[in-house]
Amino acid sequence: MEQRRKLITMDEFTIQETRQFPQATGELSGLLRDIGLACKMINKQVRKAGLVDILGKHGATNVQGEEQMKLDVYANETLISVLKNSTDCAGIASEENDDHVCYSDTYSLNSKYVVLFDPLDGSSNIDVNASIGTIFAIYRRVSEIGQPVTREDFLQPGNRLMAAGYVIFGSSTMMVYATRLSVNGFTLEPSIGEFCLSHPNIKCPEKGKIYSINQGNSSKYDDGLRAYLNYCMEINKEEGRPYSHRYIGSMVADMHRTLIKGGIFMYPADTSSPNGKLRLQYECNPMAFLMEAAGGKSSYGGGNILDIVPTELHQRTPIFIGSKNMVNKALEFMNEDAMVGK
Ligand code: P6P
Repeated sequence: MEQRRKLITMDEFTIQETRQFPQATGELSGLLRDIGLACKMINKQVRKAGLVDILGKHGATNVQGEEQMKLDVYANETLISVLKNSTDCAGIASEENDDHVCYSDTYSLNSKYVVLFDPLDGSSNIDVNASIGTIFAIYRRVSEIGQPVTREDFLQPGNRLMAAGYVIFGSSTMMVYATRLSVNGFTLEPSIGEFCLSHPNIKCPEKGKIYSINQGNSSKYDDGLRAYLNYCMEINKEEGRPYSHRYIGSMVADMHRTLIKGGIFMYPADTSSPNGKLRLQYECNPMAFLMEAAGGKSSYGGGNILDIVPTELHQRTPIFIGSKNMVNKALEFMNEDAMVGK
């Protein structure tokens, strides 16, 4: 009797998931496969960034005399090109592009999905070798199939997402994505060039011991948030010790730790950034969709991030996200302050 091998590739996994829905066409699986392909190509460049003169020198030429691209430009161009050749993507929007991009070939025009992405989030950390990542969000288009995509396809609220996730280029390269069914993590096995299932059915712990925020901005935070940060730094009654503070300054890295270990990640509004810093459509919404699918919670301070109706492609939002109990405690402090302020 042949022993069933333990290794399940992402393609095999997505096909197995699709088989649970007889009416499914496999297009979403195909799209996830294409995003995975693009990220494997990005990974190849990220892994040699320190060796090849590709750090921040757009326009330089390397030893092969090739036109050098900054890594984030390379990542953006790779995702646009791979998704253009996909048979499952009608168009994209990117942190690096002012407007969305329509694909005009027949396959693309007749595709039912659009993808938004931050091609290389945290790229300022590349030259210090900290983890960085690609963040993506997949919507079913609202415009007519067969026609070019429209602005409205990319301004849908996060509660309309079909799938979302990230690839983290860390000590290993992992693709983590959520569908409406579950959250699963796949680690790149370089020897076969495949993402293989390594973290099935990820759940974010309901409580954690880590809070993550750029505390250097705290003089600009509201009193309620400052009160919450003081609570985090006090001896925590349940834990008998203060929480730990961890902040990498790369959203994908801070979010991945929060998802796996539990905790809370915050990028709030402050007096100089009234809407915070992080972008709604290709940073906060995909992370909120994934975190909620994993049993965590996300908020902009006044409600669920996924319920925000976008008006601009690159709009920003405050974000409080992670273990349900910790996000609720933070909101308690901030809402109490708001109540007192009323
Ligand atoms: P700050 C990276 O530049 C980024 O967009 C996110 O990845 C990260 O969470 C945030 O900005 C860090 O911002 O202001 O703390 O340096």
